[in-house]
Amino acid sequence: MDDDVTFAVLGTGGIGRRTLDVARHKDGLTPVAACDRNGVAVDHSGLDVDELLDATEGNIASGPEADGDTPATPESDYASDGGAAAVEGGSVDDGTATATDGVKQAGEDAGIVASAQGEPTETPIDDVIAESDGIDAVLLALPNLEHDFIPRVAERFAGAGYEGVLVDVLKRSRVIGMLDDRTDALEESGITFVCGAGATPGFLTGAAALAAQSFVEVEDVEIWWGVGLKSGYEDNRGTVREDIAHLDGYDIETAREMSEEAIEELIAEHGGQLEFHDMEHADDVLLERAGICDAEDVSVGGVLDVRSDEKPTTTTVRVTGTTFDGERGTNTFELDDATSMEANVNGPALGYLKAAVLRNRAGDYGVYGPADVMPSF
Ligand code: CWL
Repeated sequence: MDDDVTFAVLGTGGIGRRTLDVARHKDGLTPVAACDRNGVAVDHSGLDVDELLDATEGNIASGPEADGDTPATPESDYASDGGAAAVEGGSVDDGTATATDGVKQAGEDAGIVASAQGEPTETPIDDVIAESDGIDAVLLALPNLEHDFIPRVAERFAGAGYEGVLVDVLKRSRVIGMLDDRTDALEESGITFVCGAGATPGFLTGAAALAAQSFVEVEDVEIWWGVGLKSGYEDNRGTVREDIAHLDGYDIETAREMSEEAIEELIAEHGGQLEFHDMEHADDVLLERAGICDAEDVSVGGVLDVRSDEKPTTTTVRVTGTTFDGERGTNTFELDDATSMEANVNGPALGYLKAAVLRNRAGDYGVYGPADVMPSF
């Protein structure tokens, strides 16, 4: 079997750009298309990623305006089917409309059109769909500005009869059901969709599924992450805003409305470290869907330090359960403190993407989670 995989990236915010970057270090992955809200770059023989990243790098805005104190007006089909205040960006959460993840918003010359390979377009997603015949897989690195934005983008691929893989790194539990609702359309089209394919949900969910194998009954799953984001802070403003939506007293709407100053203030009040408990992360429904435990027995939390690149706490997955012979135990999976969030989100995204292509070629269509599929390497 031809094991080379061609792929496209929708969105060139943090996640989209880093995926292109990481793919350079992996075998058998050829990026052939990328888009942002203003432009599209397509080359079926392979994009020049060095040029694309260099050309778009200058567009990573460093000022607070980059993250949009006021949500950008939809200007393209990033928002055409629902009026979400879509802005270009790689941060794929759900509902935090200003999540640009550090990429300049409007501006005619922003993003991909600054690359020699880029063409301006009003309809970036449709343009990629139009080229999708030769594309094995598409990573949806779009801000999920409304909870159903990613599901609706998937629907557009299905509507166009796309036969291939879609992968996203969305986070919120409630989105999974919206994807499940679209299973028939995805299957009919011949799409294999792997949702929540980053870190959490993502390979940490997958690790929990492995750790559970010792047990006949799983009591609980605790996912606890640590992220040090000093030098990566500008690039990840979107993610920080999304995380704030999980703090007590905040929700998606309040986090979306916060000014940059208010965010800085909140972070300062916490001494640069934000601690999260009981986050709405889809690890819970994904583990329940995989038959491992009840969603309510899964908890996700962590610590984000924006003033240090060191992880403030070790990222750990703990699965507690009972064995067939009556022992109670906890299996633990740990990430090294030296591995970055970027490595731990984008590595798995590509691993799941590759695995999904094998499934797709074997005729397995529908919606899969990171606990259903073993990522390739
Ligand atoms: O879910 C995400 O977007 C990332 C998440 C949080 C900072 N927003 C945590 C990612 C876990 C990475 C764990 C690690 O690198 O050890």
